[in-house]
Amino acid sequence: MPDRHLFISDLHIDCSRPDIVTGFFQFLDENKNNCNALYILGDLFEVWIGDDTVSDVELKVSEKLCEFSKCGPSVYIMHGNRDFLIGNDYAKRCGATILEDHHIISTGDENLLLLHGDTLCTDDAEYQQFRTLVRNKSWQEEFLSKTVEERRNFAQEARDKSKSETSLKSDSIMDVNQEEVLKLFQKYHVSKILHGHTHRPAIHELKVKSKKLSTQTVQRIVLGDWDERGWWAELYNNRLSLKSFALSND
Ligand code: LP5
Ligand code: MN
Repeated sequence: MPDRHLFISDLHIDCSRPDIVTGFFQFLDENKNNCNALYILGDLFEVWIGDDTVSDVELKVSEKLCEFSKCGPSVYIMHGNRDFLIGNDYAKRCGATILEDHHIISTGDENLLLLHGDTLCTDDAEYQQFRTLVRNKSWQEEFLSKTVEERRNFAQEARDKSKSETSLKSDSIMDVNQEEVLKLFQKYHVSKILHGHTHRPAIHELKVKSKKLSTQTVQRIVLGDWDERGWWAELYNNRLSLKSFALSND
């Protein structure tokens, strides 16, 4: 088995995009026998309102991920800003483990920090306020105690509000804050950070001062969202690359 780890994020799966589901399932079939692990770095689903109301497509995804994991690879799910309510019940159905946002993996003599990416968007004060509210445990318990219909309505209202507000926000507000990025490199002493959320796939190189005050070149790799293309990153023999394939509409 090669030392191969795969990373995806922001598939935003729901029943309106069968092309994304098909592309995802093909991706799983192609990789089930030749990787050690799949890391899903948030927003696998368009929206998640609780493990007790699983739709047909969400059920199919769990069955496919479970089949994938039974072939050998470990599956890890990190929460995104749309599906932070995925719980252990659903993860278990997928044969997956939920990962804390901000997770470090070792790659030979370097370390790689994984995160969804929304925590880096600190200029977006309204979003950060919303995030603090909905990531609060008691808020979540109260939300999950509502009926499915009530939760669905709240989620729809939040999506509508988010769509109208993001259409008015500038691109720079919705991107990562550079100081926050530098702080993260220094805090975790990693040479690479991999995240999604901003939907701006790229590999950025930047210079940071290390503990010994020497300057080190580090990388921030950003996964793309699955829309016209399916984006993924591969860590193979300690080399990290960003890849994509066309999602077909037929
Ligand atoms: O998601 P996206 O790409 O549109 O934009 C995100 C940020 N928006 C969000 C909000 C989610 O889209 C909402 C869906 C989450 C569903 C979770 C299930 C249950 C929760 C129910 C909550 C009541 O994450 C957006 C960022 C953008 O990324 C870029 O980083 O800018 O942030 C916002 O738009 C935040 C807004 O400024 C406010 C968010 C809406 C809050 C509305 C709550 C009203 C609901 C009624 C409750 C009384
Ligand atoms: Mn996101």
